[in-house]
Amino acid sequence: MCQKITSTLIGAVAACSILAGAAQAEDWRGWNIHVDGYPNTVAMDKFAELLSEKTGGEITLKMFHGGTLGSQPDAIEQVRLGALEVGNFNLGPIGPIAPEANVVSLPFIFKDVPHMFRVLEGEGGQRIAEGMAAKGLLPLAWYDAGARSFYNGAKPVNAPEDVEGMKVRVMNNDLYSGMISELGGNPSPMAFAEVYQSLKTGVIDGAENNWPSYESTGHYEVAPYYSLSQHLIIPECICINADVYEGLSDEMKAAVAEAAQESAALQRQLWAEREASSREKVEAAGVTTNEVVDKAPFQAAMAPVYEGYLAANPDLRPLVELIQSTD
Ligand code: GTR
Repeated sequence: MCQKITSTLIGAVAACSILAGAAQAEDWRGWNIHVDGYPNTVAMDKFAELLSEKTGGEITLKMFHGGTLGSQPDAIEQVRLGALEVGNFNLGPIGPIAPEANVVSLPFIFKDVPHMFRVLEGEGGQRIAEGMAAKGLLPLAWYDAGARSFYNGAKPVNAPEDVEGMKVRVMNNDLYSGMISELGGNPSPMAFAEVYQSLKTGVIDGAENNWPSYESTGHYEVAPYYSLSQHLIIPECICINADVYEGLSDEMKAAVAEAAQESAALQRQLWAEREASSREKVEAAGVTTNEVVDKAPFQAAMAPVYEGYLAANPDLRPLVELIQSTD
């Protein structure tokens, strides 16, 4: 009932929340882009299960996997507006909406995944979460999405020169377009669902993603050179419409937060396993992988991307410095 109200009228979210405070049952809908068996899919289903359990059935969540409810940028808008309550989002496409969250999309800002989690667990994570919540999107927990690397159908990438002239798909975010341009390539922002066909037909030459997505999408079949540039380490969230969450009783808020934390613990464990099994699978299928031994030229080429971000968001310089100085 509550969900019908929210899906038709943004202004009715508050009314919905008041009802929730009065312990009315809530039926939520959730978005996820990934296929069955993917760590995030399993962990979001677990989140739904834990939500019912921990709220004594007062909150139920129906998950829609495989991006069936739309592209990621659209789904982000739907959760912000309250047409959907929950989503598993990558912070990449959230960046254009919340500049604080965009800090994670500065190439090479994190040293590795543990560094990213240390930042997220501290003051930096707090600042990012507040910036997102101010835009209507509250992160309940952080998921692991590993590191993203380049892949294409022609050759290994070892140096920025190898990207020159290449048409590379990126997620919708100007920082990524800037990143490819600075390497001499041609950025092509595109929805995730279109990448396989575009690689196959030569509309694009390459793309970039982590091991599990490279494998689960079948991109490795049409772009069999995977080069470990690890240029982006982007966290993902279980995000909820901020008004929906704020309208819950304290008891329900705690139950929702706990369910999200437990889901994230499961996701991170499944993620580690899937990174290894995805790599094994694509290598067995004949993919050529290469370490990028010298990342320094890639990092140096990113200076204008950082400058552009800081020029547009001078107040976020301390956040960038905080991340860079976190051990
Ligand atoms: C995946 C991520 C998705 C989506 C996708 C993409 O790694 O989990 O949310 O952002 O990449 O490249 O669009």
